Amino acid sequence: MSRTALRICPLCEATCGLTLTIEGARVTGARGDRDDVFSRGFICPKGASFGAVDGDPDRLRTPLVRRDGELREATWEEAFDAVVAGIRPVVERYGPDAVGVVLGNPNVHTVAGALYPPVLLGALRTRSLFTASTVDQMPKHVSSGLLYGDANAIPVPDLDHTDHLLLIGANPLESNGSLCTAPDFPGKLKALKARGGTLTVVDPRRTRTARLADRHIAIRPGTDALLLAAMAHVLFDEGLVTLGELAPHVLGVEELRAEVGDFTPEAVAEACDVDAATIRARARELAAAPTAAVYARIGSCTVAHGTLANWLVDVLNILTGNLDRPGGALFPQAATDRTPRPAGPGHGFALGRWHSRVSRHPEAKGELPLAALAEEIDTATEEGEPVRALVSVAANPVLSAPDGDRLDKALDSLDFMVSVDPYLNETSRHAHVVLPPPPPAQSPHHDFAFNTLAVRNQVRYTRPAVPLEPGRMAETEILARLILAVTGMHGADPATVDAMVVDQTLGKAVREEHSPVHGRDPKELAAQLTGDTGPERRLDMMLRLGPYGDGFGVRPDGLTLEQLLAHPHGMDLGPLRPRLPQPLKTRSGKVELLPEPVAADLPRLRAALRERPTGLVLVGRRHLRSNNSWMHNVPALTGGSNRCTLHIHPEDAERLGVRDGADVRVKGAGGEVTAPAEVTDAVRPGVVSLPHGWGHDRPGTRLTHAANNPGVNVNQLLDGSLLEPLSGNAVLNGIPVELTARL
Ligand SMILES: Nc1nc2c(c(=O)[nH]1)N[C@H]1C(S)=C(S)[C@@H](COP(=O)(O)OP(=O)(O)OC[C@H]3O[C@@H](n4cnc5c(=O)[nH]c(N)nc54)[C@H](O)[C@@H]3O)O[C@H]1N2
Ligand SMILES: Nc1nc2c(c(=O)[nH]1)N[C@H]1C(S)=C(S)[C@@H](COP(=O)(O)OP(=O)(O)OC[C@H]3O[C@@H](n4cnc5c(=O)[nH]c(N)nc54)[C@H](O)[C@@H]3O)O[C@H]1N2
Ligand code: SF4
Ligand SMILES: [Mo]
Repeated sequence: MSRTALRICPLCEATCGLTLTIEGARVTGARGDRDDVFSRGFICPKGASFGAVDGDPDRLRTPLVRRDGELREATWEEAFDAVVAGIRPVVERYGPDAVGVVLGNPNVHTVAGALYPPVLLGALRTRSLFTASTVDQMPKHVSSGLLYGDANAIPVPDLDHTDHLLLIGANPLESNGSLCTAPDFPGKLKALKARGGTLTVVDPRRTRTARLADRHIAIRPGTDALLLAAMAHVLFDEGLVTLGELAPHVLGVEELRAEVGDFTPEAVAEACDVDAATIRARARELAAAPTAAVYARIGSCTVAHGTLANWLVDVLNILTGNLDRPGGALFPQAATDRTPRPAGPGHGFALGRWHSRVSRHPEAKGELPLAALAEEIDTATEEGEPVRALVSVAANPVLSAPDGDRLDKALDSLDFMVSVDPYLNETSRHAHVVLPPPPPAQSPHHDFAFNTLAVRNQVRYTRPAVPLEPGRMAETEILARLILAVTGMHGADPATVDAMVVDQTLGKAVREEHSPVHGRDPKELAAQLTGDTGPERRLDMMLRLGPYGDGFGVRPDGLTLEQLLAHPHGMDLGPLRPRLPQPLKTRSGKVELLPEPVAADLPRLRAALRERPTGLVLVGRRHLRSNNSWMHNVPALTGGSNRCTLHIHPEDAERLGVRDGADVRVKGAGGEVTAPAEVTDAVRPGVVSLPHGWGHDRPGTRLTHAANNPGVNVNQLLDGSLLEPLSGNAVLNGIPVELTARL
């Protein structure tokens, strides 16, 4: 007998609603939920393979504990005992910073990852936090922090309404979108064109997205900041700056005009390899469009001028009056956002409040560069203790960060490491304890992070589609128990963690004048919370305190968990709406258009006007049926075009004697790898491309299918020293490489 159940897809940022077919505890099918208020039935090949991802036989079923050098199956009790025995001595002997925490990408795709890591960090009081954000989008956070005073205030393009989209360094037809949550991104781009809008794509590769575009600018990697600065220059130069309703909220326009004065289209043309006339035309077009949005992703972030490029994206939206207006780029308002406080000056955004110990990289958002993790473990300094114990949650830095070989050795040298991960993979194989979360069908889902980045305000929650199998532990409970274990409260009821958070949050809310619960008794409020589990009660609390919430009875029609549960396909909360000045938290209470750290970095960009690569540079790429490093073990998602090959332009191939299908040795600062060549003019001359997340040939893993076709780890070409200075983000794109054809 089969049944169906709803489940929001956690496999990428699009957050599609799925209808799963379930037989017993097994997911045997997945289709798009046509009644989902947001995704309306859209599904991609990954979502369609949900059952195969969920039911992968290599997923760990029980905790593993290292005994006599070997990882062996253990009970949960033994595993948490081992965590206490491994971590407490390190904390007590060397202090909290000797315990590192690594948070990987899937944390933004789980309820557990949203609710518990902040508590874990608060409890550990360590500054040694390394995140996947620093090999991804940290430049965007830093730019938002500086412009708006809030690193999480990220405007998203109003895809459904814009007349003109300038899309930079993103390939949503493969990635399904990022920092812009939009189920059926491809359909939205087609709809934009169908309603007469224009799409311009800036990408060194002619991607599937670029092929859909009206115009494709095959820029030289790493030079987007120059291109965008020149576009800003044209807006000033030709009198096209129109702030419109933004004018009262923006500081620094004239100062900015002076700063972009020398970034003329002619001055940047050669560095970008884009002619000046094209740059002028694109700037005029942006200014002339009734509404327009500039949007940039990975290709603009993981580069040497990532923060400036991302800042310039917003600068262009602001100078054309497109920030915070329908059809432009707006700030979403999620149901679990904190109660909006009245507009006015805030605390601002501080960068570099502390630094990494070895290379003195500044923190950003309290996070240190993942690229520096290896040296923070393997290098002693007089500054303080190296990282001696590591808590890794949903992360595979051996493949996702630079120089995995060095990190491999560093992880092996740790006194203790615990991984919360469903797989025994390249990173978790180093752990002393592996705590496996249940597969997604057995977990609840709510998009705490992605609803703040969604192109439409909406709220959805799905309970586990399948009950926990015997012997499984919910990931929320795993993390709650981990918090208790590392803080000396081992053995306490995990519900105390949630109760503590509820107490603190409500205690704070009743003291805030703008809160709907101002002046009330936190205990009376806590007693009103509903939900079957601690995390559900926390969700109920957040919803009720949030911008659409019932304020614990103050707005009887407002949102509660009960109400959300009564809407299994979600609740639509309307299109994105203008919100300024409320989201601003800068000290001035305004948009600070030319923040000091940005101004201080402009000379470095000016110097880049004269830089030209002498040889080939490498960029990454993504495949629709993959996801970073952890989906190569699912046969349904591998094979075909989803392979780890080196794309190279025919001219470069010819010059270097590289034949299609033959192996090529690629050498970078951190090492070399050998991959088969795929000769294609989809990549521009002077640029080669390899995807990341491959290299599944290390011993001691349990990835049976992936090991058959391991691919190579592109990040081995990096030595970890190339970081964008403001954000600490790793430079992964536009890196110099040398090729040798192998016969
Ligand atoms: N060269 C290059 N490198 C890159 C990139 C690039 O474009 N080029 N992209 C970067 C980007 S954008 C990112 S986000 C990072 C990603 O970097 P990571 O987050 O380190 O890598 P992932 O491959 O996403 O691996 C996540 C881990 O989470 C585990 N996992 C999966 N589901 C769950 C779950 O439900 N719970 C838990 N606890 N664990 C789970 C997986 O088994 C895997 O071990 O990689 C970056 N690295
Ligand atoms: N199928 C699939 N979907 C995914 C993922 C995945 O691995 N596979 N990963 C998820 C994650 S964690 C993220 S962060 C998102 C990322 O989502 P996207 O940002 O859309 O990622 P990509 O598809 O890698 O597209 C980046 C593009 O930037 C281009 N590029 C490289 N360097 C430059 C440059 O210097 N300038 C410009 N203008 N372009 C450049 C590359 O050629 C590439 O086409 O995708 C998410 N979705
Ligand atoms: S687009 Fe993303 S969220 Fe939607 S089905 Fe595919 S993987 Fe899942
Ligand atoms: Mo990412």
